[in-house]
Amino acid sequence: MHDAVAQIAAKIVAGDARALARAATVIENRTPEADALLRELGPHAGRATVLGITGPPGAGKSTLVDALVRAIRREGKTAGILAVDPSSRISGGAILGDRIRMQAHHADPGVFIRSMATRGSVGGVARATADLALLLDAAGRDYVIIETVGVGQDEVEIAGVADLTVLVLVPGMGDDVQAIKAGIMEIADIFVINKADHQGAERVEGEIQGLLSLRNRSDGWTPPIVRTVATEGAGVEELLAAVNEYRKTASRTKSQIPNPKSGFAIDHLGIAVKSIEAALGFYEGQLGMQVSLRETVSHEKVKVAMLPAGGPRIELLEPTDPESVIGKFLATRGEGLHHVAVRVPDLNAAVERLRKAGARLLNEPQTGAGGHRYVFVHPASTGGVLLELIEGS
Ligand SMILES: Nc1nc2c(ncn2[C@@H]2O[C@H](COP(=O)(O)OP(=O)(O)OP(=O)(O)O)[C@@H](O)[C@H]2O)c(=O)[nH]1
Ligand SMILES: [Mg+2]
Repeated sequence: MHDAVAQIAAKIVAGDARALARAATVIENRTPEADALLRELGPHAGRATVLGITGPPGAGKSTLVDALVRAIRREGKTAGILAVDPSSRISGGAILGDRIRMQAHHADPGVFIRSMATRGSVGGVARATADLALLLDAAGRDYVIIETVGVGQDEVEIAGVADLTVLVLVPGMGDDVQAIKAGIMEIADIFVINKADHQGAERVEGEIQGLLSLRNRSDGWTPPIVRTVATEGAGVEELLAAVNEYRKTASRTKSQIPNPKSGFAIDHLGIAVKSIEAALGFYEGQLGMQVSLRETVSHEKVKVAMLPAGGPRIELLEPTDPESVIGKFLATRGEGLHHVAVRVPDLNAAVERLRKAGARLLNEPQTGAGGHRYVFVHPASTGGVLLELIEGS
């Protein structure tokens, strides 16, 4: 098994296009080989420029990606494109347009393209995107371009995968620039005003400059504003130059990607509350976070609301029964941090190691919310905090 995986990884690293395509499917479908393969590829990644391109629907992102890829190919460099639609908002027309554009690159082995409409949670998409980006990076692609639609929290999460994020705006957005500034403006390393052949490019540029003047970045980078007409390829060389400049002078730590080498990552922080609705008054209403998932886990007698926070999430827990674990916790300790959940690459191996070392496990591994296997470790063993270990992805 291990040898087979190592052989596939070696082919991918050597640039075998068919091995790459097959591996992308394995990773997207999260078959059992996926994790082993990613661990094998991890050490080969880190060279690519991973570029996120985001912006409102119809801003011309796909057209721009296409033009950018042409510029990249003219320089003799290779590219991988991941088109992500977290909201499954893709219209038939958009898919068709993307297909036609993709066909233009179909015969070019220097361009790898995958589209992903989401089936599951945003967290799942962010993970799949991170994994595919790592695959393309390890496969030696010079540029990995991730196109995402929208202006919300989902994109911020996916942006955590990229080295840098390009935010595509268009003339005539007016007050919309103000409206989207909250999350997404913060993550933009380069601004593009596409459709600069339309009226109103100056006005959008002025608004972006206004917002930029309000903050200083800790990395000292001043996000440039590049005007493009993607349909004609105008301004695209300039955009590529800005991307390369950013890569040279500033770079963001990819702290939100689960480290493929260690396989450990914070999954969530569980907070016990008397009322999820009341707590959301703060987390959603005042702080501006967004719930991605709500569910009731009946055998735990608890209601859950998940709030994505980078890769990890905050998980609000409200008991449906005072006799439940969370109910008793609230009665004795009051509201507060209930547990920290860490993903581990191999739960059985972890459990075996911990048992041998005499750690106090509170349950046998079992299947919980989202179909994941988990085990709890008593605070006496962990430095005073209840620790949940969750298997894999
Ligand atoms: N006039 C003009 N039209 C453009 C430009 N760039 C893109 N378009 C057009 O705008 C429309 C939308 O372009 P797409 O590239 O599909 O936009 P998108 O942002 O990828 O759209 P979604 O993925 O559906 O959100 C298409 O009809 C493009 O031909 C531009 O610079 N100028
Ligand atoms: Mg598109």
